[in-house]
Amino acid sequence: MKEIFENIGKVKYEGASSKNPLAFKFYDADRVVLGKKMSEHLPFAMAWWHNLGAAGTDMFGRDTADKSFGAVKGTMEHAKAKVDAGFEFMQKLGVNYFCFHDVDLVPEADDIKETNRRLDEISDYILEKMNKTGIKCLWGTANMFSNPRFMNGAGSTNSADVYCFAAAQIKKALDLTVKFGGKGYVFWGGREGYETLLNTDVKFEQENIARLMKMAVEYGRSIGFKGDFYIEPKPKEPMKHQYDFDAATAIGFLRQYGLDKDFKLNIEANHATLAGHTFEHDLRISAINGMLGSIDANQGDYLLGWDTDEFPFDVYTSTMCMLEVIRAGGLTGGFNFDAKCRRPSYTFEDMFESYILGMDTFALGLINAEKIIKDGRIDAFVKDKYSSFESGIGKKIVDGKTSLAELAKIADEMGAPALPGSGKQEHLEAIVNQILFG
Ligand code: XLS
Ligand code: NI
Ligand code: NI
Repeated sequence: MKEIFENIGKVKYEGASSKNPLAFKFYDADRVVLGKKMSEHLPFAMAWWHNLGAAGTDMFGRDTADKSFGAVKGTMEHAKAKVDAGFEFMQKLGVNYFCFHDVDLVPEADDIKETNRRLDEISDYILEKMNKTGIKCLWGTANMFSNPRFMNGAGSTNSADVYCFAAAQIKKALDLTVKFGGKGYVFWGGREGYETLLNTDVKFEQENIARLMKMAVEYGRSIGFKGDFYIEPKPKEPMKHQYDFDAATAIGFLRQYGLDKDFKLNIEANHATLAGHTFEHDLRISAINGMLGSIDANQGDYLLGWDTDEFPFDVYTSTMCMLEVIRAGGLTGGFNFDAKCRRPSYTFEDMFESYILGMDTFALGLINAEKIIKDGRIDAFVKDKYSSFESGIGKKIVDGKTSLAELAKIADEMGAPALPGSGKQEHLEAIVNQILFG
C-alpha cells in the first residue's frame, strides 16, 4: 500500500543532542524509569478528531492544512483514508492507542441507521488494522455537541426526542468501544450547561444527565464493557457555565447519583486551567478521591481564555503532572493528545513534530519526577510539615479521640501558639530548579 506520509520514516530516539527534528530527544520507549519502561508509564494516544480531522479552520478563516489524505472529504473513501493515515502515523511514532468520537470516524448521515451502517463498515476496517499493528483503543465517546439538535444539551436537553438521539449515539459508541476493546468511555459535556438561569431548570437537567449515565453504565456492562466510564470536566466553552466544572464538582455529582463506582475522571490540562486551577491541582483532587483515570494531554495559553488545545511544551507542568501520576500509582487510562497544531503549522511534518514535542515533554516530566522522588527533599518537607499530628494531642485529633472542649482547654493553657513554621515555598522551588537543571 502506498504510504501517505511517504517522506517520513519511523521516528527513533536519538538522544538530547540530536538535531534531527523528526527524532525523539527524550522519549526512549524502552528506557526504565522507576522500575517500568517509559512506554508503560506513558501510554500515549492519538486523538482522531484533531490529528485526522482538524485542518485549521477557526472563527475567522478556513482550513490551512490538507487533511483529505488523497480522498474526497465527506465520503467513506475519505473515512478509510483517515484510517490509513492514522495507523501509518501511529506506527511511525510508536503511539500505541487512539481515542475517537463516533462522527470522527465517518461522515454523519441524517438518518442514524445510515450513520450506524457506516460505522459498522469503518469499524471492521479499523479492527483489521488494529489486529495487524497491535495498536489499541484507549477510549471512545459520542459527539453530542456539534449537531444543531444538541444546542440545548444532550442529557440536559429540554427535548425528549433529542434525549433519545443522544441515547442512541451513546449506545452505538459503546458498541464500537467494546468492539475495539477500548479501556474507557468518555462523557465530555460540552453542551451540558447553560447560558442563563432565566430559561433553565438546573436540578432537572442534572438529574436527567445522571439518568443517561446510569443507562449507559447498565448497557455497557450488559455488552461486556469492563473498563472505566470517565467524566471529562470543563468549566465553560462552548457553554458559559458547564455542569462538570472541575474535578471536585464532577466527583460530587458522581457520588450524589451513585455513579462513583463505575466512573473515574479524564483530566484535561487546558480544562483545569480554564477552571482557574493548575493541571496538577485537578490531578491531585482526582487521585485523592481514587478517581484519576485518564489524561487529555495538552496545554492552554494563560493569555487566552479558551481551550487552545496546544501540544504540551511546558516541562514544569509535565513534571508536576508526572509526580501526581506516579504518586497515584499510574493511570488506568493513558495520555491522549487532545491537541492540535497551530493554524500556520499546516504540513505533515508539523503533525509529526507536534507529537514528538508532546511525547518528549512528557518523557522529560517523567525523568524529572523520578529525580524529585529520588532526591526526597520535597516529600520529606511535606511529611515533616504535619509532624505535630504524629504524637501528643495532634495524634489524638487524627485518631478521633478528643473533643472541642479538650482542645479549647489546651488552647486556654497555652497562651499564644508558636507560628506554624515557614512554608518555605521559595526554598522548595529552588530545589526543583536545582534538580531539573543542576
Ligand atoms: C473539548 C474536549 C473534547 C473531549 C472529547 O474541549 O476536550 O475534545 O476530549 O469529547
Ligand atoms: Ni478533551
Ligand atoms: Ni478540551
